[in-house]
Amino acid sequence: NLTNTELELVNVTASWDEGIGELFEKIKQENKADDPPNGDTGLFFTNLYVTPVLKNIGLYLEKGKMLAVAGSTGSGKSSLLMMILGELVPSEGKIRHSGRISFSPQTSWIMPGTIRDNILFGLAYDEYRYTSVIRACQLEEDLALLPEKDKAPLKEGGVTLSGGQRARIGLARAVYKDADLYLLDSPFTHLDIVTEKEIFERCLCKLMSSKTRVVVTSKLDHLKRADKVLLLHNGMCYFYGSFSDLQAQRPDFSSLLLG
Ligand code: DGT
Repeated sequence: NLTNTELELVNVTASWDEGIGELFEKIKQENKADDPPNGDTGLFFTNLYVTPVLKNIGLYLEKGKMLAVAGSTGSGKSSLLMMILGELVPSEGKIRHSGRISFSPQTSWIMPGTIRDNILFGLAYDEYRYTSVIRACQLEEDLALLPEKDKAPLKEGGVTLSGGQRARIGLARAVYKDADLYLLDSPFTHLDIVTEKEIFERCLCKLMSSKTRVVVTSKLDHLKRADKVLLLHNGMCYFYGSFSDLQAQRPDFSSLLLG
């Protein structure tokens, strides 16, 4: 029953090269032999194994709650989001969610068009919703400085965005879209500490307060405010639970976030 559970992962394991592993399993089956017919291929078959990028991950996120996914670089945070999105198929375990996902990738991309086009992204313009999102993502001041405001074209010969503006437009696009589950991959890259803090408060905590959110972030302040924390280490769950339990059960946890 998913009425109160927006996201559930049960003992999920996944590998990026799983497709290759499956292909060779199939070839092996088709050859109808445990041992491949000749020595060379045998070596190739028997030495073939895949290293999971995520190992035995379990989590349970209720509707309207925020999960912070933390961990050092390469620990599997982005891969976890790709798996929830369906881009990375688990080899073991189960994933359940209610369907409509809005995803903002770690590096946001811009299409030719105006700033407004890049936020609406094909959806209808709703002034109240749009203004709320622009304000929460701290884009109001940036737009005010442009002669054409949000009608400024973003393409060759148009406005060149800073990394931080690009990141905030990407976040605004994801938030403007109506969804059951929001997956935000490191939404604060290229932002200064003050802007990051403001956007975390105004957008992720206030504007999105009733939304189910999975946010990749390793900032201590964010982990404290999240309803649940998943701390990954080498693709494994180092901790999953509330921030107070994290402090109690894994007092050394911050050493994992430095790398
Ligand atoms: P970050 O972004 O540096 O903080 O690192 P994480 O924690 O987001 O790690 P992640 O999931 O990007 O990388 C874990 C491993 O998965 C790493 O060995 C690279 C690999 N990987 C990530 N994305 C892809 C992908 O789209 N395709 C393939 N084949 N491998 C990927």
